[in-house]
Amino acid sequence: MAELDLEKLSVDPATQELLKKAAAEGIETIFDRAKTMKPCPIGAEGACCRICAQGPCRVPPPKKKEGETEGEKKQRMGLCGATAETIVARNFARMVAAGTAAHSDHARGVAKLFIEVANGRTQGYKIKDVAKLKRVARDWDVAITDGEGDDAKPRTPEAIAQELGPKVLAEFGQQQGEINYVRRAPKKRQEIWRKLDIVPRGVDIEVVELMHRTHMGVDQEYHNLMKQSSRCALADGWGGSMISTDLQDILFGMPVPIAGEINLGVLKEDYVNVVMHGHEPLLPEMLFVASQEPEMIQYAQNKGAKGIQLAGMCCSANEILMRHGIPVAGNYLQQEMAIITGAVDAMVVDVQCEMQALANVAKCYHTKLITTDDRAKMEGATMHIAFDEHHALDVARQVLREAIDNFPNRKAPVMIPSSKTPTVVGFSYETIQYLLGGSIRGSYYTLNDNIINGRVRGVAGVVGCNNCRTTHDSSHLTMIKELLKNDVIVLTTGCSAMAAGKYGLLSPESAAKYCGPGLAEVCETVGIPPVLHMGACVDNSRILMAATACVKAGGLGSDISDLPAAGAAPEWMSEKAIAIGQYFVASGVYTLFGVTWPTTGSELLTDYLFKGIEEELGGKWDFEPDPELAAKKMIAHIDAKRKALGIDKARERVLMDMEMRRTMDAEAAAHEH
Ligand code: MSK
Repeated sequence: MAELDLEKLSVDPATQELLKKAAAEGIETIFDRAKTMKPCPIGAEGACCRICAQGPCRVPPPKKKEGETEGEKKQRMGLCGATAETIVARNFARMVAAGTAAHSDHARGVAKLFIEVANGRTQGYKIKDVAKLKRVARDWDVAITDGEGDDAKPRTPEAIAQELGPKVLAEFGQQQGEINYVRRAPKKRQEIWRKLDIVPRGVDIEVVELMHRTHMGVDQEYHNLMKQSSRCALADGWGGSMISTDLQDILFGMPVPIAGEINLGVLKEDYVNVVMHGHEPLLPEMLFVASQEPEMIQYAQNKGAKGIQLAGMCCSANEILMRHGIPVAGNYLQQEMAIITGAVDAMVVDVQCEMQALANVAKCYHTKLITTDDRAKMEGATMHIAFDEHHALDVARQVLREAIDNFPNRKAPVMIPSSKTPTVVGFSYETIQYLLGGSIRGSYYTLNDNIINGRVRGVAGVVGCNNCRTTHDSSHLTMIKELLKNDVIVLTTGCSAMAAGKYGLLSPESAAKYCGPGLAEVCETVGIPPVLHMGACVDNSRILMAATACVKAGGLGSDISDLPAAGAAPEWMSEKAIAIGQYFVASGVYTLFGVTWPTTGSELLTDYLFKGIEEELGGKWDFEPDPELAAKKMIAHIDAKRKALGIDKARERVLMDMEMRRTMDAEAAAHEH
């Protein structure tokens, strides 16, 4: 095993401690493999074509000089003549398709569960949030009363859901027309999409068409490929992901601010520890219910444990943290670390972001690795217990019993790091609205007002993964702190949210410590943290809704692209991140990624994504691996938007006011002495 420089690998003390333990015990992790295996340079640029059996064809990077001879151009072609532009665009488009498929297949599963719950065919689930059910029903033109006027009688939640569920599910297979939630976007945004003919017709059709168009010998024009990439990505953001968020809120409860803890220190040595890892909250919801049953707790105590400690990993963690306050063990790069503690009796996985290496690591400890989704089995897993919504509680009980039975099998030494941090999470877009103005007057106008008067300079979404090619969590933290210092409020989801939580940025107290004076004042007045945890990866749809609510509240232009706002994924790694980025760009947002950029194999395509696309969509991509510089670019973009809105002067006044106030405070203090 290669020697590791812990400080360079992670800024998280818990991860560092466990990497030391892994090294001492001869356990190989992703951090070791990253040292010995470097990325393929041509693949990293997106310039390797392997979509037919005549290749793979690799197109070398363009020469760094003016002009290119015909001979040189030919060298930069696949056997079929595919140019670097086509090859790189196809690879990028396929990332969008895969990411959209992942979020949307998640959503389809939730929609199917929703229908079964509505018809009383499940075990353990019920409709929890009737108010949200009614709001969503209205958006789908589903009546919430029988009859009209004085004769109207309220429909039961089940009756509403029975009509709503099939309508939502039909969205996946819809072949023509427009997906429903496009209507939620600002009017101007809808017009832009319609003019460009990129309104998604259905969810599945956009993924299938993109896969077809990237097949050998089909779409060979990079603009056209990017156009369908936008339509496909919009089917994710305003389709699959938004459906997941809405139906999960109805079934499991809309998040409201709740306290929680984060990092591996949440595991308990004398408890049965069960880590729920993946993305879909369906089984975790039932694990939560089963873990509270007195018989189950007794069963754990009979095996010598004090009780059952559930903890989350990756986006499953976000889902159950924000609805139940179940603590988070860690983000993406901590999944192996959890097992290396020696204290995890079962790791229960569903879909997405689970490293195959978990099976090898689990074998070195006593941990049972339990797969639960028929779409995601793992070679070397201890067992597969298939999730079935019709018997979900029984499945959850079976999983917990497996974990409890394993408690006496722990092998020494157990080492649970002490690191864990209190957090406040659960800021759905509706909750933010309520906090800003109460349930009657609730409106984003209060936020807009503070943006207009300059106390809040702008809004940034900082989201996305960890990536072992850069120091774990470091870019998230550097970027977020730089934004806060400059009065930019941060909305966060996914593994970025967990990074922020570990370092105390999800607590209201952090406002005074990290924010510029304007943002600190606003956060202290409203009583919110300066970094708002909005959920899991699918919940980036909440950020779209928050941006739309800002536009609709007035005073900041007529489209999302007018807002002083920017988005970033400074440590991205998954295809889902590219799909998310593309739907933010297509929704009018300046979106910046760190670590690496997958289209550098084509200067023309990269130029288009970083510049040209803005003329059409109002949003654009950017790449900057240095998180501080990246934050500065985001702030520059926010300032440019402020200027375009004519509110740049207000901020100067506010800053002058603060300066004057400091001077006055100093003078007053001097006077007192
Ligand atoms: S879990 S997609 S590593 S954010 Fe959603 Fe984290 Fe990225 Fe997976």
